[in-house]
Amino acid sequence: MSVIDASIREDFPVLTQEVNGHPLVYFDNAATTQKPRTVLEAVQRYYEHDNANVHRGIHELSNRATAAYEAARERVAQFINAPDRADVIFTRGTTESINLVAATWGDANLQTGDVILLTEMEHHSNLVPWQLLAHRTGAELRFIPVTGDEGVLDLANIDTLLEGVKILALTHISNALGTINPVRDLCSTAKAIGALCLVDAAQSAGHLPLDVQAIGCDFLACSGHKLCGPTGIGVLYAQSHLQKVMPPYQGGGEMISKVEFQVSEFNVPPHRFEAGTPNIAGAVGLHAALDYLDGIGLQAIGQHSFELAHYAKERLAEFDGIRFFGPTTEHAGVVSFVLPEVHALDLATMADQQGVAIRIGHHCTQPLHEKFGVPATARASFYCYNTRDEVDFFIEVMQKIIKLIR
Ligand code: C6P
Repeated sequence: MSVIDASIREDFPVLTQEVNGHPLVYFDNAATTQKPRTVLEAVQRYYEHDNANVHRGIHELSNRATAAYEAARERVAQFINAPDRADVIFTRGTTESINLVAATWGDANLQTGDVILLTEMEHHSNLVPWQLLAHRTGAELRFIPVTGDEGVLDLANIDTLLEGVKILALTHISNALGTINPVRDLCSTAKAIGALCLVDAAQSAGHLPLDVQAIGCDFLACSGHKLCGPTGIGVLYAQSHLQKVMPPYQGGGEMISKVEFQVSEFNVPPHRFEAGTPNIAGAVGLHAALDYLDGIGLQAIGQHSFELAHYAKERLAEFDGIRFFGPTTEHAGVVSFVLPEVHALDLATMADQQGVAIRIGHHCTQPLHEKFGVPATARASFYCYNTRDEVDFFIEVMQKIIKLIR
Protein backbone atom coordinates (compact mmCIF):
# COMPACT_ATOMS: atom_id res chain seq x y z
CA MET A 1 0.00 0.00 0.00
CA SER A 2 1.63 3.20 -1.17
CA VAL A 3 1.89 6.35 0.91
CA ILE A 4 0.44 8.28 -2.04
CA ASP A 5 -3.11 7.77 -3.22
CA ALA A 6 -3.60 7.08 -6.93
CA SER A 7 -6.29 9.76 -6.97
CA ILE A 8 -3.54 12.37 -7.47
CA ARG A 9 -3.48 11.19 -11.09
CA GLU A 10 -6.58 13.32 -11.57
CA ASP A 11 -4.41 16.40 -11.01
CA PHE A 12 -2.50 15.65 -14.23
CA PRO A 13 -4.62 16.21 -17.37
CA VAL A 14 -2.02 14.62 -19.67
CA LEU A 15 -2.36 11.24 -17.95
CA THR A 16 -5.96 10.73 -19.01
CA GLN A 17 -5.13 10.15 -22.68
CA GLU A 18 -4.70 6.99 -24.70
CA VAL A 19 -1.54 6.46 -26.73
CA ASN A 20 -1.70 4.05 -29.65
CA GLY A 21 -5.03 2.79 -28.37
CA HIS A 22 -3.83 2.11 -24.81
CA PRO A 23 -3.94 4.20 -21.63
CA LEU A 24 -0.72 6.20 -21.37
CA VAL A 25 1.83 4.70 -18.98
CA TYR A 26 4.42 7.41 -18.51
CA PHE A 27 7.70 5.99 -17.19
CA ASP A 28 10.04 8.69 -18.51
CA ASN A 29 9.97 10.92 -15.47
CA ALA A 30 13.74 11.28 -15.14
CA ALA A 31 13.65 13.04 -18.52
CA THR A 32 10.79 15.32 -17.52
CA THR A 33 7.75 15.07 -15.27
CA GLN A 34 4.15 15.82 -16.15
CA LYS A 35 2.49 19.01 -14.90
CA PRO A 36 -0.42 19.24 -12.47
CA ARG A 37 -3.40 21.45 -13.25
CA THR A 38 -2.36 23.98 -10.56
CA VAL A 39 0.87 24.66 -12.44
CA LEU A 40 -0.89 24.98 -15.79
CA GLU A 41 -3.46 27.33 -14.25
CA ALA A 42 -0.85 29.46 -12.50
CA VAL A 43 0.98 30.05 -15.79
CA GLN A 44 -2.27 30.80 -17.62
CA ARG A 45 -3.45 33.13 -14.84
CA TYR A 46 -0.14 35.00 -14.96
CA TYR A 47 -0.41 35.58 -18.72
CA GLU A 48 -4.10 36.49 -18.51
CA HIS A 49 -3.80 38.96 -15.63
CA ASP A 50 -0.27 40.05 -14.76
CA ASN A 51 1.95 39.73 -17.83
CA ALA A 52 4.60 42.49 -17.98
CA ASN A 53 8.37 42.79 -17.80
CA VAL A 54 10.01 42.68 -14.37
CA HIS A 55 12.09 45.21 -12.42
CA ARG A 56 11.63 47.82 -15.14
CA GLY A 57 8.27 49.49 -15.01
CA ILE A 58 6.44 51.58 -12.50
CA HIS A 59 3.03 50.50 -13.78
CA GLU A 60 0.73 48.11 -11.99
CA LEU A 61 1.28 45.06 -14.18
CA SER A 62 5.04 45.37 -14.03
CA ASN A 63 4.84 45.63 -10.26
CA ARG A 64 2.68 42.52 -10.13
CA ALA A 65 4.99 40.58 -12.44
CA THR A 66 8.01 41.63 -10.39
CA ALA A 67 6.28 40.65 -7.17
CA ALA A 68 5.36 37.22 -8.61
CA TYR A 69 8.88 36.64 -9.92
CA GLU A 70 10.52 37.59 -6.63
CA ALA A 71 7.96 35.58 -4.65
CA ALA A 72 9.01 32.56 -6.71
CA ARG A 73 12.64 33.22 -5.76
CA GLU A 74 11.62 33.37 -2.10
CA ARG A 75 9.67 30.11 -2.49
CA VAL A 76 12.66 28.33 -4.06
CA ALA A 77 14.90 29.55 -1.24
CA GLN A 78 12.44 28.10 1.26
CA PHE A 79 12.17 24.82 -0.70
CA ILE A 80 15.93 24.20 -0.58
CA ASN A 81 16.42 25.94 2.78
CA ALA A 82 18.77 28.58 1.38
CA PRO A 83 19.71 31.17 4.02
CA ASP A 84 18.66 34.05 1.76
CA ARG A 85 16.53 34.46 -1.38
CA ALA A 86 19.47 36.33 -2.96
CA ASP A 87 21.25 32.98 -2.99
CA VAL A 88 18.84 31.83 -5.71
CA ILE A 89 19.67 32.62 -9.34
CA PHE A 90 17.07 31.74 -11.96
CA THR A 91 18.47 29.97 -15.01
CA ARG A 92 17.04 27.89 -17.87
CA GLY A 93 17.79 24.66 -16.01
CA THR A 94 20.47 22.47 -14.48
CA THR A 95 22.63 22.63 -17.60
CA GLU A 96 22.75 26.41 -17.63
CA SER A 97 23.30 26.55 -13.87
CA ILE A 98 26.41 24.37 -14.10
CA ASN A 99 27.71 26.22 -17.15
CA LEU A 100 27.28 29.48 -15.24
CA VAL A 101 29.45 28.26 -12.35
CA ALA A 102 32.11 26.83 -14.64
CA ALA A 103 32.24 30.00 -16.74
CA THR A 104 32.21 32.54 -13.90
CA TRP A 105 33.63 31.05 -10.72
CA GLY A 106 35.70 28.59 -12.75
CA ASP A 107 37.35 31.07 -15.12
CA ALA A 108 38.09 33.44 -12.26
CA ASN A 109 39.53 30.89 -9.89
CA LEU A 110 41.11 27.96 -11.70
CA GLN A 111 44.52 27.69 -13.26
CA THR A 112 46.96 25.08 -14.53
CA GLY A 113 47.52 22.37 -11.99
CA ASP A 114 44.21 22.82 -10.17
CA VAL A 115 41.94 19.80 -10.06
CA ILE A 116 38.21 19.50 -10.79
CA LEU A 117 36.87 16.35 -9.17
CA LEU A 118 33.81 14.70 -10.73
CA THR A 119 32.43 11.17 -10.66
CA GLU A 120 32.16 8.61 -13.43
CA MET A 121 28.36 8.72 -13.26
CA GLU A 122 27.95 12.41 -14.17
CA HIS A 123 25.41 13.53 -16.73
CA HIS A 124 27.06 15.28 -19.69
CA SER A 125 25.74 18.55 -18.22
CA ASN A 126 28.03 18.08 -15.24
CA LEU A 127 30.95 16.92 -17.34
CA VAL A 128 31.23 18.89 -20.58
CA PRO A 129 31.17 22.39 -18.94
CA TRP A 130 34.10 21.26 -16.77
CA GLN A 131 35.92 19.82 -19.80
CA LEU A 132 35.56 23.20 -21.52
CA LEU A 133 36.81 24.94 -18.38
CA ALA A 134 39.75 22.54 -18.11
CA HIS A 135 40.69 23.28 -21.73
CA ARG A 136 40.51 27.03 -21.09
CA THR A 137 42.47 27.04 -17.84
CA GLY A 138 44.76 24.00 -17.96
CA ALA A 139 43.04 22.48 -14.92
CA GLU A 140 42.95 18.69 -14.58
CA LEU A 141 39.78 16.57 -14.54
CA ARG A 142 39.71 13.68 -12.11
CA PHE A 143 36.95 11.14 -11.45
CA ILE A 144 35.68 9.21 -8.44
CA PRO A 145 35.21 5.72 -9.87
CA VAL A 146 31.93 3.85 -9.98
CA THR A 147 31.94 0.22 -8.84
CA GLY A 148 30.56 -2.56 -11.08
CA ASP A 149 26.95 -2.80 -12.24
CA GLU A 150 25.61 -1.82 -8.81
CA GLY A 151 26.86 1.66 -9.67
CA VAL A 152 27.88 3.23 -6.39
CA LEU A 153 30.86 5.48 -5.80
CA ASP A 154 34.10 3.77 -4.84
CA LEU A 155 35.42 6.07 -2.12
CA ALA A 156 38.36 3.89 -1.05
CA ASN A 157 40.92 6.39 -2.40
CA ILE A 158 38.99 9.58 -1.78
CA ASP A 159 41.85 11.25 0.15
CA THR A 160 44.27 10.76 -2.75
CA LEU A 161 41.63 11.81 -5.27
CA LEU A 162 41.05 15.04 -3.34
CA GLU A 163 44.68 16.20 -3.54
CA GLY A 164 44.84 19.57 -5.32
CA VAL A 165 41.06 19.70 -5.79
CA LYS A 166 39.49 23.18 -6.08
CA ILE A 167 35.96 22.03 -6.76
CA LEU A 168 34.04 18.79 -6.35
CA ALA A 169 30.99 18.61 -8.63
CA LEU A 170 28.77 15.58 -8.36
CA THR A 171 25.27 14.40 -8.93
CA HIS A 172 22.99 13.84 -5.96
CA ILE A 173 21.00 11.10 -7.73
CA SER A 174 22.25 9.40 -10.88
CA ASN A 175 19.77 9.65 -13.76
CA ALA A 176 21.19 6.47 -15.31
CA LEU A 177 21.49 4.31 -12.17
CA GLY A 178 19.22 5.73 -9.50
CA THR A 179 22.18 5.82 -7.10
CA ILE A 180 21.75 8.29 -4.24
CA ASN A 181 25.19 9.70 -3.49
CA PRO A 182 26.33 10.67 0.04
CA VAL A 183 26.58 14.35 -0.93
CA ARG A 184 26.57 15.58 2.62
CA ASP A 185 29.62 13.51 3.63
CA LEU A 186 31.43 14.25 0.38
CA CYS A 187 30.84 18.00 0.66
CA SER A 188 32.17 17.97 4.18
CA THR A 189 35.26 15.95 3.14
CA ALA A 190 35.88 18.31 0.21
CA LYS A 191 35.41 21.40 2.33
CA ALA A 192 37.85 20.10 4.91
CA ILE A 193 40.63 20.50 2.31
CA GLY A 194 39.34 23.93 1.22
CA ALA A 195 37.56 22.81 -1.97
CA LEU A 196 34.15 24.05 -3.06
CA CYS A 197 31.28 21.68 -3.71
CA LEU A 198 28.60 21.74 -6.43
CA VAL A 199 25.64 19.37 -6.25
CA ASP A 200 23.73 18.48 -9.42
CA ALA A 201 20.25 18.06 -7.97
CA ALA A 202 18.46 17.57 -11.31
CA GLN A 203 17.17 14.18 -10.17
CA SER A 204 16.82 14.83 -6.45
CA ALA A 205 14.94 18.13 -6.38
CA GLY A 206 11.28 17.19 -6.14
CA HIS A 207 12.15 13.61 -5.20
CA LEU A 208 13.44 14.05 -1.67
CA PRO A 209 13.61 16.93 0.80
CA LEU A 210 16.53 19.21 -0.08
CA ASP A 211 18.43 21.30 2.42
CA VAL A 212 21.46 23.10 1.03
CA GLN A 213 22.62 24.08 4.50
CA ALA A 214 22.50 20.51 5.78
CA ILE A 215 24.24 19.24 2.63
CA GLY A 216 26.86 21.96 3.07
CA CYS A 217 27.27 22.64 -0.66
CA ASP A 218 28.42 25.94 -2.17
CA PHE A 219 26.39 25.50 -5.36
CA LEU A 220 23.32 23.43 -6.19
CA ALA A 221 21.68 23.15 -9.61
CA CYS A 222 18.23 21.89 -10.57
CA SER A 223 15.55 22.11 -13.28
CA GLY A 224 11.90 23.10 -12.87
CA HIS A 225 10.63 20.70 -15.51
CA LYS A 226 11.82 17.64 -13.57
CA LEU A 227 9.69 18.57 -10.56
CA CYS A 228 6.30 19.29 -12.09
CA GLY A 229 7.26 22.81 -13.19
CA PRO A 230 7.53 24.29 -16.68
CA THR A 231 10.46 23.77 -19.04
CA GLY A 232 12.98 26.59 -19.44
CA ILE A 233 13.19 27.54 -15.76
CA GLY A 234 15.87 26.29 -13.41
CA VAL A 235 17.77 27.23 -10.32
CA LEU A 236 21.32 27.83 -9.30
CA TYR A 237 21.82 28.10 -5.58
CA ALA A 238 25.09 29.93 -5.01
CA GLN A 239 26.26 31.17 -1.64
CA SER A 240 26.05 34.97 -1.48
CA HIS A 241 29.70 35.47 -0.59
CA LEU A 242 30.68 33.56 -3.76
CA GLN A 243 28.20 35.41 -5.97
CA LYS A 244 29.70 38.71 -4.81
CA VAL A 245 33.12 37.81 -6.22
CA MET A 246 31.92 35.92 -9.32
CA PRO A 247 32.25 37.87 -12.59
CA PRO A 248 29.09 38.22 -14.71
CA TYR A 249 27.95 35.38 -16.94
CA GLN A 250 26.10 37.06 -19.81
CA GLY A 251 25.92 40.78 -20.52
CA GLY A 252 22.72 42.71 -21.21
CA GLY A 253 19.82 44.42 -19.54
CA GLU A 254 19.01 43.82 -15.90
CA MET A 255 22.52 42.65 -14.92
CA ILE A 256 24.00 46.18 -14.89
CA SER A 257 23.80 49.15 -12.52
CA LYS A 258 25.48 51.72 -14.81
CA VAL A 259 26.54 51.54 -18.44
CA GLU A 260 28.89 53.88 -20.29
CA PHE A 261 30.12 53.50 -23.87
CA GLN A 262 33.37 51.86 -22.79
CA VAL A 263 32.61 50.23 -19.44
CA SER A 264 29.78 49.06 -17.21
CA GLU A 265 29.14 48.54 -13.56
CA PHE A 266 27.22 45.45 -12.60
CA ASN A 267 24.07 44.91 -10.60
CA VAL A 268 24.12 43.22 -7.23
CA PRO A 269 23.71 39.42 -7.15
CA PRO A 270 21.60 37.53 -8.01
CA HIS A 271 20.44 40.02 -10.71
CA ARG A 272 24.02 40.25 -12.00
CA PHE A 273 23.58 36.72 -13.31
CA GLU A 274 20.15 37.17 -14.87
CA ALA A 275 20.79 39.16 -18.05
CA GLY A 276 17.78 40.00 -20.21
CA THR A 277 14.09 39.34 -19.69
CA PRO A 278 13.85 36.22 -17.53
CA ASN A 279 11.34 33.39 -17.77
CA ILE A 280 8.79 35.07 -15.50
CA ALA A 281 5.92 32.71 -16.34
CA GLY A 282 8.30 29.80 -15.76
CA ALA A 283 9.14 31.12 -12.30
CA VAL A 284 5.42 31.50 -11.53
CA GLY A 285 4.81 27.91 -12.67
CA LEU A 286 7.77 26.69 -10.64
CA HIS A 287 6.33 28.39 -7.55
CA ALA A 288 3.05 26.52 -8.08
CA ALA A 289 4.94 23.25 -8.63
CA LEU A 290 6.80 23.58 -5.32
CA ASP A 291 3.51 24.27 -3.52
CA TYR A 292 2.02 21.19 -5.17
CA LEU A 293 4.92 18.92 -4.22
CA ASP A 294 5.04 20.18 -0.65
CA GLY A 295 1.31 19.47 -0.46
CA ILE A 296 2.04 15.79 -1.16
CA GLY A 297 5.28 15.67 0.86
CA LEU A 298 8.77 15.09 -0.51
CA GLN A 299 9.42 12.19 1.83
CA ALA A 300 6.30 10.45 0.56
CA ILE A 301 7.22 11.11 -3.09
CA GLY A 302 10.70 9.62 -2.62
CA GLN A 303 9.30 6.60 -0.82
CA HIS A 304 6.61 6.02 -3.46
CA SER A 305 9.06 6.20 -6.38
CA PHE A 306 11.51 3.90 -4.60
CA GLU A 307 8.79 1.33 -3.89
CA LEU A 308 7.67 1.31 -7.52
CA ALA A 309 11.24 0.94 -8.78
CA HIS A 310 11.90 -1.82 -6.29
CA TYR A 311 8.72 -3.64 -7.34
CA ALA A 312 9.56 -3.17 -11.04
CA LYS A 313 13.00 -4.70 -10.43
CA GLU A 314 11.44 -7.67 -8.65
CA ARG A 315 9.08 -8.27 -11.57
CA LEU A 316 11.71 -7.64 -14.26
CA ALA A 317 13.99 -10.17 -12.57
CA GLU A 318 11.54 -12.80 -13.93
CA PHE A 319 13.16 -12.32 -17.35
CA ASP A 320 16.08 -14.63 -18.07
CA GLY A 321 19.46 -12.97 -18.38
CA ILE A 322 18.30 -9.45 -17.45
CA ARG A 323 21.21 -7.23 -16.39
CA PHE A 324 20.41 -4.36 -14.04
CA PHE A 325 22.52 -1.25 -13.56
CA GLY A 326 22.28 0.56 -10.24
CA PRO A 327 22.06 -0.32 -6.55
CA THR A 328 19.78 -3.13 -5.39
CA THR A 329 18.72 -1.82 -2.01
CA GLU A 330 18.79 1.95 -1.53
CA HIS A 331 18.05 3.84 -4.74
CA ALA A 332 15.76 6.37 -6.38
CA GLY A 333 12.81 5.66 -8.69
CA VAL A 334 14.94 4.58 -11.64
CA VAL A 335 15.40 1.11 -13.15
CA SER A 336 17.98 0.60 -15.92
CA PHE A 337 18.57 -2.71 -17.63
CA VAL A 338 19.55 -4.61 -20.75
CA LEU A 339 18.11 -7.91 -21.96
CA PRO A 340 20.09 -10.40 -24.05
CA GLU A 341 18.83 -10.71 -27.64
CA VAL A 342 16.47 -7.75 -27.18
CA HIS A 343 17.67 -4.53 -28.71
CA ALA A 344 16.79 -1.53 -26.53
CA LEU A 345 15.38 0.36 -29.51
CA ASP A 346 13.02 -2.50 -30.39
CA LEU A 347 11.96 -2.70 -26.77
CA ALA A 348 11.12 1.01 -26.46
CA THR A 349 9.41 1.15 -29.87
CA MET A 350 7.22 -1.87 -29.15
CA ALA A 351 6.45 -0.62 -25.65
CA ASP A 352 5.33 2.70 -27.14
CA GLN A 353 2.92 0.80 -29.39
CA GLN A 354 1.25 -0.36 -26.17
CA GLY A 355 1.20 3.18 -24.73
CA VAL A 356 4.22 2.70 -22.44
CA ALA A 357 6.80 5.50 -22.49
CA ILE A 358 10.31 4.45 -21.42
CA ARG A 359 13.66 5.85 -22.44
CA ILE A 360 16.56 4.06 -24.06
CA GLY A 361 20.10 5.17 -24.84
CA HIS A 362 23.08 6.30 -22.82
CA HIS A 363 20.95 8.86 -20.98
CA CYS A 364 23.65 11.51 -21.44
CA THR A 365 26.11 9.40 -19.47
CA GLN A 366 28.06 8.01 -22.39
CA PRO A 367 31.40 7.43 -20.59
CA LEU A 368 29.57 5.48 -17.87
CA HIS A 369 27.89 3.27 -20.48
CA GLU A 370 31.24 2.73 -22.17
CA LYS A 371 32.64 1.61 -18.83
CA PHE A 372 29.77 -0.90 -18.53
CA GLY A 373 30.45 -2.03 -22.11
CA VAL A 374 26.91 -1.35 -23.32
CA PRO A 375 25.93 1.31 -25.88
CA ALA A 376 22.44 1.71 -24.43
CA THR A 377 20.20 0.68 -21.56
CA ALA A 378 16.43 0.74 -21.21
CA ARG A 379 15.26 2.96 -18.37
CA ALA A 380 11.94 3.19 -16.58
CA SER A 381 11.71 6.11 -14.16
CA PHE A 382 8.83 6.69 -11.77
CA TYR A 383 7.12 9.58 -10.04
CA CYS A 384 4.35 10.33 -7.60
CA TYR A 385 1.48 9.61 -10.06
CA ASN A 386 2.68 6.17 -11.21
CA THR A 387 1.06 3.03 -9.84
CA ARG A 388 1.78 -0.67 -9.28
CA ASP A 389 -0.92 -1.48 -11.83
CA GLU A 390 1.09 0.41 -14.41
CA VAL A 391 4.19 -1.61 -13.50
CA ASP A 392 2.17 -4.82 -13.91
CA PHE A 393 0.97 -3.66 -17.34
CA PHE A 394 4.56 -2.82 -18.32
CA ILE A 395 5.63 -6.35 -17.34
CA GLU A 396 2.80 -7.85 -19.43
CA VAL A 397 3.96 -5.74 -22.38
CA MET A 398 7.56 -6.86 -21.82
CA GLN A 399 6.45 -10.51 -21.73
CA LYS A 400 4.76 -10.10 -25.12
CA ILE A 401 7.75 -8.29 -26.63
CA ILE A 402 10.26 -10.86 -25.42
CA LYS A 403 8.14 -13.73 -26.67
CA LEU A 404 7.90 -12.09 -30.07
CA ILE A 405 11.61 -11.32 -30.36
CA ARG A 406 13.03 -14.51 -28.90
N1 C6P B 1 18.55 14.25 -17.55
C1 C6P B 1 17.35 12.32 -18.44
O1 C6P B 1 16.53 11.80 -19.19
P1 C6P B 1 18.41 19.88 -17.98
O2 C6P B 1 18.36 19.28 -19.36
O3 C6P B 1 19.33 21.06 -17.92
O4 C6P B 1 17.07 20.13 -17.40
O5 C6P B 1 19.02 18.72 -17.03
C2 C6P B 1 20.27 18.15 -17.34
C3 C6P B 1 20.60 17.07 -16.35
C4 C6P B 1 21.64 17.27 -15.46
N2 C6P B 1 21.94 16.36 -14.52
C5 C6P B 1 21.25 15.21 -14.40
C6 C6P B 1 21.61 14.25 -13.32
C7 C6P B 1 20.19 14.95 -15.29
O6 C6P B 1 19.52 13.82 -15.15
C8 C6P B 1 19.87 15.88 -16.29
C9 C6P B 1 18.79 15.59 -17.31
C10 C6P B 1 17.53 13.82 -18.48
O7 C6P B 1 18.03 11.67 -17.66
C11 C6P B 1 17.78 14.27 -19.89
S1 C6P B 1 19.22 13.56 -20.59
